[in-house]
This record gives sequence, structure tokens and C-alpha cells, in this order.
Amino acid sequence: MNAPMVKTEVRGRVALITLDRPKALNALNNALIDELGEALRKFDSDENIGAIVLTGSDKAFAAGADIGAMQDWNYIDVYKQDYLGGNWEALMRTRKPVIAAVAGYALGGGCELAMQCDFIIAADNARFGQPEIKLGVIPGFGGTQRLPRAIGKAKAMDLILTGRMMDAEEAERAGLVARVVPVERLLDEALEAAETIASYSLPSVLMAKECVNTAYEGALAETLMFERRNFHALFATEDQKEGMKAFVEKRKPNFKHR
Ligand code: CO8
Repeated sequence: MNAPMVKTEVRGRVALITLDRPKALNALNNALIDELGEALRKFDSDENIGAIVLTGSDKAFAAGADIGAMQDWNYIDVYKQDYLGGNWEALMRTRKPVIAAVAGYALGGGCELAMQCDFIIAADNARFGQPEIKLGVIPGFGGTQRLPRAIGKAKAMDLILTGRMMDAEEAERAGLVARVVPVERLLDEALEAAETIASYSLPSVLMAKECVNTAYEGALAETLMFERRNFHALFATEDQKEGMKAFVEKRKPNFKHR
């Protein structure tokens, strides 16, 4: 059996979920996402848990979807498995509040995973970005939809079209993250916030979350599907193959369609 890539622990009424695939900077693959989905479902239905913290390591929350795993997939592969559906959306089905405690890289699918949480507390070394454009694809896991909602169109376009990263200070200024704390304080701060939430009446917590999401996520289900299908469509291009192959081979891509 493969080693688990997601660790869980319970601290009082708070569940802590830690992504633990350090050699690949917590790159997200289907197996890791299935483990995450299972942990979220378990804690969401556990009446002793009132809030959840999702974190990675000091170096990476998650550096994106697993590029090596995706590089050879074609359009039919991603469309047939509805890649990024199923357990990839487990956070969206989680009713209890989930705080993302982000240190280091939160890139591509990693940034999108953090944005699926209810709010983000960032360490001062956190770096956010949607670098998919460098690979010949686009964000496919909510980035084109949640990032503009979070930080506005201008900055979202800047990040998505250039693929640049922003540091924690810029992310806080832009409204992507709720707080920035020194990296050594990150977990304590997130756990304290989660404990506070877990000390309140659960129905009011669940309703508060639902109400904010209703304001924030109107029409999101349809627009997310539009994004996902366009992401899938790019797997029909040679440039997706070249972009991902180049990353794996540690060289610059030579895109055909420029
Ligand atoms: N996938 C697979 N492996 C990765 C990934 C990744 N996304 N990111 C890093 N790794 C691996 C590297 O290949 C390397 O492995 P090895 O040691 O075996 O060569 C190891 O992690 C360490 O990485 P680096 O040596 O590159 O570390 P550096 O400190 O030099 O650089 C960076 C760190 C800047 C984070 C760099 O690794 C990087 O640019 N990573 C890729 C970032 C990226 O492009 N992310 C977007 C991926 S595409 C995506 O997320 C699609 C979105 C839509 C679907 C969303 C689903 C989640």
C-alpha cells in the first residue's frame, strides 16, 4: 500500500488536515484528492468537530495539479473522467467552515484549493499564483472564476495572463487572504481561529457560511463548468503536451501556436 499523502489529527473540536507529499511540493493528484475527500467527509459528519483547518508544509501549501501525471493525457482522457469533478469538489460540499493555512507556494490547483476554503490565513512566506498559462493551459479548478471575485478583474487578469506570483503582503492587500502572520505562528493562528468558530452554535455557523456563499457564489456552478470544459479542451492541443513535457524535462517550452 502507498504511504498516505494526507495526515489528519483532532485537536479539541478542530480537525487539522495536512497535505503531505513533500517531494512534489504537495502537487495534487487523484489519489491525494481522494484521501482529502475522505477526510473532509469524515470530519464534516463528525458531531464532535466544529471547524477544519487545511494546511501543507512550510515550503508549499500545494504547487498545483501534478503536471507529470497530466502531461500525456488527451482531451478524451480528461473529459471522460470529468477531471476535477468528484472528490476534487469535496471542499465545495463541506458544510463546516474550512480555513486554509497557507505557507510557501500556493500555485495553480494549490491556489484554487486554498480559494475553495472559506478563508485563507497566510504565512509571510506564502506565494500565490495561477501559472497554468506557462504550461499551455488555463486554471481549471475555479481560478478563472474565484480569483476575479476575490481580487477584482485587473489583478486576476494580471496573474492569470502573465503567470506571475504574488507574495503574502500583496495577496492581503488585494483581498485574497484574511490575515498574514509570521510563518512560525501560522498553524497556531489558524487553529485558534478554528477553535473560536467551533465554540459557537453550529447551526448559526453553518447558516452564516451558507449565506456568505450565496452572496459570493451566485451562478458559480455554471461558470465553473464552463472553465472546466475549456481546461479539458486544451488537452486537445500540442501546446499542452509541450508545456507540461517542458516542465517535467526542466526546460523552456517551445509553443507552436504563438
Ligand atoms: N506537479 C508535479 N511535480 C511538481 C509540481 C507540480 N505542479 N510542482 C513541483 N513539482 C516537483 C518538481 O518536479 C520537483 O520534483 P523533482 O525533485 O523530482 O525534480 C519537486 O517538486 C521540487 O520542485 P522544484 O525543484 O521545481 O522546486 P523549486 O523550489 O525550484 O521551484 C516551484 C518551486 C516554483 C513551485 C516550481 O516547482 C514550479 O514552478 N512548480 C509548478 C507550478 C505550476 O505550474 N503549477 C500549476 C500546475 S497546473 C495546474 O495546477 C492545473 C490547474 C487546473 C487543475 C487544478 C487541479 C488541482
